[in-house]
Formats: sequence, structure tokens, C-alpha cells
Amino acid sequence: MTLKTTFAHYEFSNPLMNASGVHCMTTQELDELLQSQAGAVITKSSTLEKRAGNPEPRYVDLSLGSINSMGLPNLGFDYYLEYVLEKQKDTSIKGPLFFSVAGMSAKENIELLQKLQESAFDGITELNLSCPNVPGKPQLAYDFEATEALLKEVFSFFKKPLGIKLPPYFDLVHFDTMAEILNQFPLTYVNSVNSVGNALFIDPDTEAVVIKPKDGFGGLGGQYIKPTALANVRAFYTRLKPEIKIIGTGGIVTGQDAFEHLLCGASLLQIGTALHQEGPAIFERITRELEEIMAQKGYQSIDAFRGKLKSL
Ligand code: RRO
Repeated sequence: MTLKTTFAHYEFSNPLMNASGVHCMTTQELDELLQSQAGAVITKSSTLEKRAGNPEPRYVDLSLGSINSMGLPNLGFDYYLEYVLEKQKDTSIKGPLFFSVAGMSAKENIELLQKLQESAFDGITELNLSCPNVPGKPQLAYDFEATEALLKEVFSFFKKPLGIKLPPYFDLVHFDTMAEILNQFPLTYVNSVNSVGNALFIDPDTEAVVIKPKDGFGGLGGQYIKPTALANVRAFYTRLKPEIKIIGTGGIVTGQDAFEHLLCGASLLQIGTALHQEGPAIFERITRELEEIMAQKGYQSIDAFRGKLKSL
């Protein structure tokens, strides 16, 4: 049996990786992921200049997930570019690295991607169109016209493999509209979903919110959001042209969660909240649990069941 996954023109030993933002801010954390059983690794979304992000507390683990309003803290584009350029020379590293960018404006996104295009980076780029936590900056991918205009400009010059990170959608018309837009472009993948934006978690004992930024409003992740994540993976898998692969993110804690995302059509799987709670050893556990489920069901490869969710 094998967990090998082909994705665009690449092959990975297994489909599991970190979600951008979790355990990938520093070179030390990235090194720890590269040394783990993760099949691939992605950097924290970066901006041109480094950012301190929002005031703390800005991330809290909850019994069924997490809430965060980090506010895009990162060490700056050059820090991560230097890291991936160094690592891509290392032949012991399996597969390409993923590089996430999240400009604070369309202009900054274009500049970030121009720099990546001109660089020697030979991995896969993820354009984050769905950060919910920068005060005053709406999630770009909820603005369909702006998303279409940005992608038109991006693909006029960007020739390397590119995926986009989307927020969750909750209406079938929105899936239809967004898929129609995305199908016009040579995207490598769509990553669904980012955190469910602007949730509010409160502590009834203190009668207060639990994170400081934005009066407690923040992105919800973890088990709370798995059904929404699966719906988004399935909706895009059934609407996008087959060349556009899906990365499934949201609520993966066990091998069974991974199996469900794959059944809905995901090719790679990203882990955020559970990686934050358990650390990089999680990749070994979830790959083992996924293998056990596949063995019980008699599946020799992920391709034997990927996308094959049955209707009633
Ligand atoms: O840094 C953040 O606040 C953050 C980002 Br950029 C994102 O894309 N998703 C999220 O939940 N938090």
C-alpha cells in the first residue's frame, strides 16, 4: 500500500502538510517540519516588509478547535525566499516547497509574485486571498470581481505553478460563480478553506472575549469547521476543471478526517489547528491512521478512492 500522491507534475510521499501560518514562521520551525513525516511544507504567508501582527493574546486553542487573529505577523518576503532558495538546493528534501504570499493590497500581491517569478524559486506558490484578520482589509476572495481582475493581472506574467487559498463559501451560487472565474485560469490548485472568518468565542466565567484584536472576533479553525471545509472541497472538486487540483484544509485531526477530505476530492491535505496543538509528530500519527483505514477497506492507493464520494 502507498500514500504516494501526484500533484500537478510533482510527487509527494504522502498528502499531509502544514497549513500556512502554523509552525512555519521561523527557519527553525520550517526545519522541524522538513524533518517530520510531512509530505510537503509551506511557509507562513509573507508580505514585502516584516510585520509584527496584532496585539496578544491573538491565538487560543479551544476544545473543538482554535480562534485566531494573528494579523499576518511574518518575517518578511526576503527571509522566506532566502530559506527556500537554500533548501531547494538540498537533494535530501523530498518534493518542492510551497511559498505563501499575502499582500496587503492588489499592488503588493503583484509585486510579491513578480519577485517570485524573477527569482530562482522552483517550488509552488500559494496566493492567500483569504486572511480574515487584518483590521480594515476585507478577505479579497469574497469580492468576486476583484479576484477575477487580480488573477487576470497575475497570469499575464506569472508562469510558475500557482495555487490560491480561499475562504469558506456558504452558498451554492457562490461556488458556481467562483468556480466559473477560476476555470478561466491556469491555476495549479485551489486550497479550501482558510479559517471561518470573524467568529466570536467568549468565556462565560470572565464574561469576556478570549483574544484581544478586533474585540475578540477571529478566524475559527479545527473540528468546528470540518463539515464546512468538506463542503468547499467537494463543491470545487465537482466544479473545477480537472487540471486544477484541490488542497483540503479544515478540521483534520485524525486519519479518518484525512480520509474524508480525500473522498471529497482533495489531492493534498493541510493541518493547522491540530498541528499547533500536537506538534510535527502529528504527521506520523495521521499517516499511520490513514494507512490503517485504507488497509481495512482494501485500498492500495489514494487514487483508488479520491473524489469517489457517493450520493444517495
Ligand atoms: O495571520 C493571520 O491572522 C491569519 C492569516 Br494571514 C490567514 O490567512 N488565516 C488566518 O486564520 N490567520
